[in-house]
Amino acid sequence: MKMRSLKFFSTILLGSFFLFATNAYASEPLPWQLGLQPPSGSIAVMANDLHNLLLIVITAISLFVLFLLVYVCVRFRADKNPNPSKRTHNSVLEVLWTVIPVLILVVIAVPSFRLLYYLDKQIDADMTIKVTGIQWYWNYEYPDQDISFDSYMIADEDLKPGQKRLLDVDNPLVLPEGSKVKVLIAGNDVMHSFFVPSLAVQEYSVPGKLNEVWMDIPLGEKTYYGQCNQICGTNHAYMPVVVKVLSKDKYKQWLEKAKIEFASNDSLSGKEMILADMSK
Ligand SMILES: [Cu+2]
Repeated sequence: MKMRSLKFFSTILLGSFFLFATNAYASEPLPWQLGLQPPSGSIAVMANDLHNLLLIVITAISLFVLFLLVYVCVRFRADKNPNPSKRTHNSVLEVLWTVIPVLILVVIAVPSFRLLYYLDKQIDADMTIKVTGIQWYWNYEYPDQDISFDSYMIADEDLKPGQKRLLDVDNPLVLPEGSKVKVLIAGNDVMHSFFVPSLAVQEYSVPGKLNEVWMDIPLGEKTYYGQCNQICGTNHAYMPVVVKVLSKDKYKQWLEKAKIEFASNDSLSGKEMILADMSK
């Protein structure tokens, strides 16, 4: 019996090791995942560092408050402390419990504002992409290349081996590695949200409004998975975001093919859709 349970636990341990080891650099949600996806690009690295700092701060505060509660319950319980103190205030203590939290907030605010302004800064973008959220798919437009195409999730019955259920799409957003991409985000019907966790990019897609954000795409060919992050109706769960990053050469080859396949003059561009929507 002992031997069997030992075997059972070693199998689980080994299995989980391989599960995490093989997926260590995945840019997609994983079964039983704890914590954030591994960060890719400078924005995600900064966001990840801020998250780790906050985790330390909140853990320390929670443990300190728990210690105080337990200490008070034990030390000042009725049978140990029959005559309770009548003290109403203590100046030193009150100054301390005001100043220390202020200092903690300042320590948190500095990297937090640094990240906020980094996300919002004007960059020398290598290219611009226009993203439009539509019930229930995304439209990607490359204004400099006159390309526009829709990106639909692949239904369960059409999945090919290796494709991810509820995540893979027919036409992913294709971008070159090592590039800074300006992203303009619009909505066509209701609010959606363009969200790619491993790149730490999230921006609302709002009808009649153009939001702007940028993506720092690191070197290396990789596929980043995300999802719509704003409840937008019945099929909200079925409009994933796939960002496929190619080498510069492969991107150029893709662009040549895409210009033939996705010439944007046969469909409304994002701007035209917004204008059409507003004139209703
Ligand atoms: Cu949605």
